[in-house]
Amino acid sequence: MPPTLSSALASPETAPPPGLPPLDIDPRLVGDPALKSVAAKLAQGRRLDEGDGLALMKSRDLLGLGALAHAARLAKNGLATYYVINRQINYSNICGNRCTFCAFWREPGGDGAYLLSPEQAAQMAAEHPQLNLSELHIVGSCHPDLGLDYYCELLAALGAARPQATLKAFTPVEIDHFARQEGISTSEVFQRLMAAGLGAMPGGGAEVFSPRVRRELCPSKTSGERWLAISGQAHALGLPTNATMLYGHIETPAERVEHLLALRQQQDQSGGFSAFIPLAFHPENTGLGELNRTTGLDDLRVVAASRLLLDNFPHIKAYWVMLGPKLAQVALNFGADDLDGTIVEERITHTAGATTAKGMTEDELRHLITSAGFVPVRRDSFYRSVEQS
Ligand code: V47
Repeated sequence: MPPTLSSALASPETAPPPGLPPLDIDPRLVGDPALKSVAAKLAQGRRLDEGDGLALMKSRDLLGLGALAHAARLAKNGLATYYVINRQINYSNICGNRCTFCAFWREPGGDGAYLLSPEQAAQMAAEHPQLNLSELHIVGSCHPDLGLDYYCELLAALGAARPQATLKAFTPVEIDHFARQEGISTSEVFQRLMAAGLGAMPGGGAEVFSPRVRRELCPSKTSGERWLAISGQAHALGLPTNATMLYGHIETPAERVEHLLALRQQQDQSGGFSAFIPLAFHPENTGLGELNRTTGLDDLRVVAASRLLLDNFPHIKAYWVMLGPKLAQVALNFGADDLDGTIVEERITHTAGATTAKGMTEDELRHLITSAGFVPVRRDSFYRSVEQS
């Protein structure tokens, strides 16, 4: 019998408990000796540490990784697989941070530089009126000249264009930048933006927290510590946020594990992260153009390690734009329980050579999920289930 929604949701009405329960793992599926001790810990319901994280992050035993991560996925989310009818809006690409890994940013007045007025952004949001958007995902840049009034007007205009959509906007890096531009505290920034309609925050700007990586790739960007602290502030104000890790460039396995454990610690303290999204680095048109793209093995390994280390994160997202829809579907068996959404128009990865479509239909998303034996759940920004359009 095909699974039903009620059998798929691990706990339909209440949030799942934060940690992982003792997992039911078939030891015959785990071949890598380093993974066997991780499997033993998971079977006892013990929390993984840095050494376990390194074993996961270095293992080539893909089926073993999948067996462990899928058991964790089933314990957290059953077979439920979430998607959202959303649209991305990138209000500007003019950025003073000049991160080496980013192909999207432009100098003010540079070739291809743009800034949308709030009215232009609202017009974009209103396109495709038949699409019943639950979420607008709004990300731009650290613009050197704009004041907080612009961002408040942007949110107000977008909210008026799509009153039923949650405004998921601005990363902790942008919040920090707005505060410095205005000479006010990040709490004041949050108050103003929430009054203008901010409802949730995406997880970008985290990159890799390691100071070494940040010095080399994004020295002007908000530090990892501050990124975490600002996320904690958002949580205290009741704003759910996401977290990401940009992997597949110069970071080491140890730096990946350190990043994930820092997120886990922050989540223990503030509890407001909804989803973790591993972001596969795309090198084209970036300052790291000589690097290879990430491999299928590494993509699935990062998804699996994330599910297992981030035992207090409710959701792991396989972002189809960066993984490609086919690998994102496979990732549902490696710990992921969310595919993101319709998106309509993605710019950041496509400027860096993404070959995926710019958006997907609801039917395509549901087909990816059901044909893999999972149960599709259309969600809003808060992972509440929404009826299918
Ligand atoms: O912060 C920049 C990354 C992020 C490249 O919260 C790159 O639901 C790959 O955060 N190759 C923005 N990645 C995207 C993001 C996101 C995406 C989907 C869902 C959510 C969510 C958040 O993209 C940036 C940066 O880490 N990025 N350049 C690149 N060349």
